[in-house]
Amino acid sequence: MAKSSIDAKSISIQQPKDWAAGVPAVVSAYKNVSAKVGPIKGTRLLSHLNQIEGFDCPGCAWPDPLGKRATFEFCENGAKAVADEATLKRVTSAFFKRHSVAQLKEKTDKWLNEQGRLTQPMVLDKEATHYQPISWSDAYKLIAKHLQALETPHQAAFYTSGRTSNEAAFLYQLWVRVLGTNNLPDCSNMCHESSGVGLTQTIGVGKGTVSLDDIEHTDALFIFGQNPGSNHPRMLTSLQAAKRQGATIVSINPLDETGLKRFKNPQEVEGVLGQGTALRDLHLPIKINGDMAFLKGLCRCLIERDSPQTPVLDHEFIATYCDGFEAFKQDILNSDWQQIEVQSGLSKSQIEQAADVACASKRIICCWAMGMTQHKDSVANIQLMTNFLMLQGNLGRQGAGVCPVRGHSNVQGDRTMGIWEKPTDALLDALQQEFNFVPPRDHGVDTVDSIHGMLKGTIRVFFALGGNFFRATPDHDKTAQALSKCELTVQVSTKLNRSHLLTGKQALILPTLGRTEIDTQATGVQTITVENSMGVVQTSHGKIPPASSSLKSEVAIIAELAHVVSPNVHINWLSLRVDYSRIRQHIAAVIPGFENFNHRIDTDGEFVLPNPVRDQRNFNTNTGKANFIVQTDTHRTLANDELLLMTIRSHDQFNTTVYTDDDRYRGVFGSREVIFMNQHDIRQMGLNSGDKVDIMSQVGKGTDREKRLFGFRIIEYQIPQGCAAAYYPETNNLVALEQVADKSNTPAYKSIVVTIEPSLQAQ
Ligand SMILES: Nc1nc2c(c(=O)[nH]1)N[C@H]1C(S)=C(S)[C@@H](COP(=O)(O)OP(=O)(O)OC[C@H]3O[C@@H](n4cnc5c(=O)[nH]c(N)nc54)[C@H](O)[C@@H]3O)O[C@H]1N2
Ligand SMILES: Nc1nc2c(c(=O)[nH]1)N[C@H]1C(S)=C(S)[C@@H](COP(=O)(O)OP(=O)(O)OC[C@H]3O[C@@H](n4cnc5c(=O)[nH]c(N)nc54)[C@H](O)[C@@H]3O)O[C@H]1N2
Ligand SMILES: [Mo]
Repeated sequence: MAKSSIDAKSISIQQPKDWAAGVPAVVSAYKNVSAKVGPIKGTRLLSHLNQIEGFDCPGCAWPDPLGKRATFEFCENGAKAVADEATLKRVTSAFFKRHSVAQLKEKTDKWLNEQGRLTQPMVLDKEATHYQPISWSDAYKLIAKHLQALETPHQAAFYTSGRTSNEAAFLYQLWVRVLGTNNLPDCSNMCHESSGVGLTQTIGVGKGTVSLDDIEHTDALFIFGQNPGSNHPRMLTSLQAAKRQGATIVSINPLDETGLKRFKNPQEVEGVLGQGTALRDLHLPIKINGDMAFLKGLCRCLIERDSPQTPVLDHEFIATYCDGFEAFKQDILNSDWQQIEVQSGLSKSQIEQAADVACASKRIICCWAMGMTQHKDSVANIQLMTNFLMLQGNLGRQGAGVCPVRGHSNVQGDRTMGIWEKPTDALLDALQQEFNFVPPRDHGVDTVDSIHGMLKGTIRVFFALGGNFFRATPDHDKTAQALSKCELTVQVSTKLNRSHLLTGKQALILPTLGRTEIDTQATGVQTITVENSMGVVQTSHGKIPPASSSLKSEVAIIAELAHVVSPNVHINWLSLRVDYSRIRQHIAAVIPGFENFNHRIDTDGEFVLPNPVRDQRNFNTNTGKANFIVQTDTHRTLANDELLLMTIRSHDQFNTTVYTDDDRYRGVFGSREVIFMNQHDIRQMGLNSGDKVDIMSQVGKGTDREKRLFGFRIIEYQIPQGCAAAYYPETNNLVALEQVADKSNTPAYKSIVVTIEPSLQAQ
């Protein structure tokens, strides 16, 4: 398929797979842990994964079954995340002596990650070429010096990635607010922020309303913009259970993702030897960003089919619990079918088929992930989807509801703990009362605005509790420039990544314990807690000795830093460090739903947080009801030579951590520098599958703002015309900082207008 060229030898393209998991997934899981951790230790480690007395998977936020756990309660990609953290390889100070920062910048993300676990604090001094060792206490003093030199605390920003425990997250936001700012950007700003904003306006809670049991006992699942086979593989087990109960699954996705086609459950004999379970009953190959149009069409079908003889809508629910229905109905009935078809890329009859499923189902759940949240219209997407459910009363009853499928294993918990640049007054009041200080009331910066702030010079110190800020954010050129203007950048990390190389004038790497490791403090071994995607709080206990004796836990780092930087408050930071149950006592006093926190986790190891929509159909919105919201159309028509590009994950990466260059289910092996395109678009542009092209994004076309990525190989793929896909994070530089979702400020990572042309690089 590919034209012959130098690196064409290393790339191999096969047909996308027809089923997910099965034996290959088990083999891949064990191969990964054996290679990185060793066969015996690796297998032992996996036996603790997601067990009540074990540790929570550091991968995605898909929940574990309440109470009962299988012997193997993990998936292939969870095993990869564990192996990657428990690797026996180490990055020592000798490593940093050998490699200058400039040399490290030349390496790939994969190579950087493969070097192993960070082992000791390192500093990059002004104008220095190499990182050098620094003691913990000198590192704290350096941070203190920089923070104290600021004119206001708002000149610092404190990022979090979603692997942080509840305890560390709570302590972190407390310290940042004691410092005097709400500048708490987090990965959620790039992820499910649109879900939070959209849901809060419509139903008054920014989280999902369903449990695992609901998923397994519903009549229909509408799965929007999600690739569970790679990103939430354990969800496939729940989808299988739902199918066995008779549920219908509709997948709304530009790609017919393998994981949604058929699942061979490796825990069942049938899954190993048999055909597996067919999952999606209907695949709707929607155009990228066509969901608003589709949802309007779907709602229109339901409204038009409703009559006193054959009721489709739940009028009682609408009358009792909802606001804004009449205006919504009028808007939907005014929609234009031709426009809906053009924008969604789906025919009216395809949309009617989805409506047939809805009409035949008493209980419906909508699941979604990044395909819905990373567009200009993302908040509208979420609200229309919720409104679609409201039409038939599918909120707050068994087997029905909204299910945003979260990314990082504790991204939801971090938010619950107060990691938010826009805190509620209720949270700040509770903090004030519990800790006797006056928290700042002004809202802080989110991820994108923190980059703008660095560029303007209003943010001068950047601190990251985990993650890979540089690589995960849009417009790498601008983000690099922004970070370089900071006086100090600090990364609390487990593994080496590109954010350690694109730094401020001075930089620190503070190595920390991962989820898999035993966390011992003065009072003994500590337990941490996390909250999964369905609002279940559960404990996690590390099982292996730390990667290095110099590592500190995230809690210890924050407590010790706070002790140095913010000693003059009524908080005994160091006493919180020695016993995390003391932090939980404060959480119990401050955060609703955490009453008797310690007692509840001591007895059951987990508990379910209250959810007013799920539990009581209580809608805490401006109207006190669930809101129907009219969405205005902002669709942009593409020019003939333009494509809409979505940046997606392969099967072998965890966000910016790239494990291999393969994407097994999509049949791509040996390269990530590829662009998936429709065959007609390839022909129309006079190109061939396998050609090397450059991808240009259209911000400031023909100006110095034009972005060009060199040498991506075309893969002909089943994707709607006018649409294309490429991998994140290699393509992030194409996304302008200004291209964000309305209201949520989430980068439009999945709506990038691009053109392509034969590569300027030698073929
Ligand atoms: N193994 C593994 N697990 C992970 C991660 C990982 O990188 N690796 N990342 C974690 C994180 S932080 C997150 S947020 C989640 C991400 O989980 P996903 O959201 O599943 O991840 P993406 O690869 O971004 O996939 C987006 C999906 O949306 C579809 N899509 C794109 N644009 C549109 C659109 O306009 N409309 C519709 N309907 N569909 C669209 C794409 O085809 C793709 O199937 O996974 C989490 N789990
Ligand atoms: N183009 C494009 N860009 C995207 C996306 C997209 O779909 N397309 N998705 C966005 C989304 S959904 C997200 S969530 C963000 C992800 O953005 P981030 O969360 O910032 O990125 P990660 O790649 O998950 O971070 C990986 C790093 O976290 C550190 N780490 C791992 N475990 C721990 C730990 O336990 N503690 C600490 N302190 N550090 C740890 C390691 O050093 C590792 O290198 O990216 C966003 N960017
Ligand atoms: Mo995410």
